[in-house]
Amino acid sequence: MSFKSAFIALIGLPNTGKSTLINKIFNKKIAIVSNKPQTTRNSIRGILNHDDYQLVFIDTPGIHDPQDEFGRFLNRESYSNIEGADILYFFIDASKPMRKRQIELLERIEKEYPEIPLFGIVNKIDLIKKPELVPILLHLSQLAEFDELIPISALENENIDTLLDLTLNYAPEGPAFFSDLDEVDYTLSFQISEIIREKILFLTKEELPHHTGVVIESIEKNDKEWVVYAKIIVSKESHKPILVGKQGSMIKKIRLLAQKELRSTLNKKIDLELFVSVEKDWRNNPRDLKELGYIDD
Ligand SMILES: Nc1nc2c(ncn2[C@@H]2O[C@H](COP(=O)(O)OP(=O)(O)OP(=O)(O)O)[C@@H](O)[C@H]2O)c(=O)[nH]1
Ligand SMILES: [Mg+2]
Repeated sequence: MSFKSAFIALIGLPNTGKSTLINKIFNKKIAIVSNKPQTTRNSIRGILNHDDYQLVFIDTPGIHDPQDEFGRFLNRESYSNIEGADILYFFIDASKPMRKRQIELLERIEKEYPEIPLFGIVNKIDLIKKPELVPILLHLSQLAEFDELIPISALENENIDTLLDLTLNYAPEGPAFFSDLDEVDYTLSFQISEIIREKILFLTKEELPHHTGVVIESIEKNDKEWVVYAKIIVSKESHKPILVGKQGSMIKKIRLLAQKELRSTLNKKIDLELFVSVEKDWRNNPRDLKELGYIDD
């Protein structure tokens, strides 16, 4: 059998389960997940290697109505992955009614990229009753010409084997684009900053998580342990006391949860040092967006 390779872009509204699926495919945390929209902020590649194929899954930020420069960056980041993709996974949350924005996005993708195989991924079917699925699939098949419409539960690992089999049917013959030793294409600093951000998303609410960014300032490595210095950026003075908490209780929780996960994931004794900095309105400031790694020079 000849070798196949494909880039598969996971596209959809925020909170539809794109990152959850990628983690399930790899059976480990490739991308952070939260119950809040706009969790993913970068394109994250997971590289699935096999003797006969290499599939590169690209997780992307959920497409939304941008309110600021950073929001526009997130959407650009998602759209930029569609163009080079061999297969598109368009995510739909089966437990929510179809929204106008979702239909518009679908129409746009179909119109602009008619040549790319389009999979409708109807996720979260664990949240609905079986008979409710048929009308959803029917409605979707009327909205667009999907090459495949696949109901799954990323959380409960339902139908994911079928999804991967179907994906291979559409994968073109081609060479591997990454070393078969790589599973992700991001740096250690990125991985650490995302784990810290995930704990912030988990522990804080309302606008704070969306106005928080993490920069790894340095990682001091010696034989016994690593000390990681990370700066948490918020966009208003009023965010700081919330993030720090009463007598530092919130920042301590964030630090301990992140440190625990870093120690087990990286299998190292890691000490995490966090400090908080206010960068006013960073979501609209190119210098801050650059420091946070969201835009290039
Ligand atoms: N019940 C159920 N929940 C799910 C499923 N897949 C994802 N979720 C939940 O949906 C929420 C959002 O999941 P994410 O994977 O972060 O969603 P996303 O599409 O990557 O979101 P953004 O990064 O914001 O675009 C989390 O609370 C997940 O646990 C599923 O199959 N069933
Ligand atoms: Mg995500």
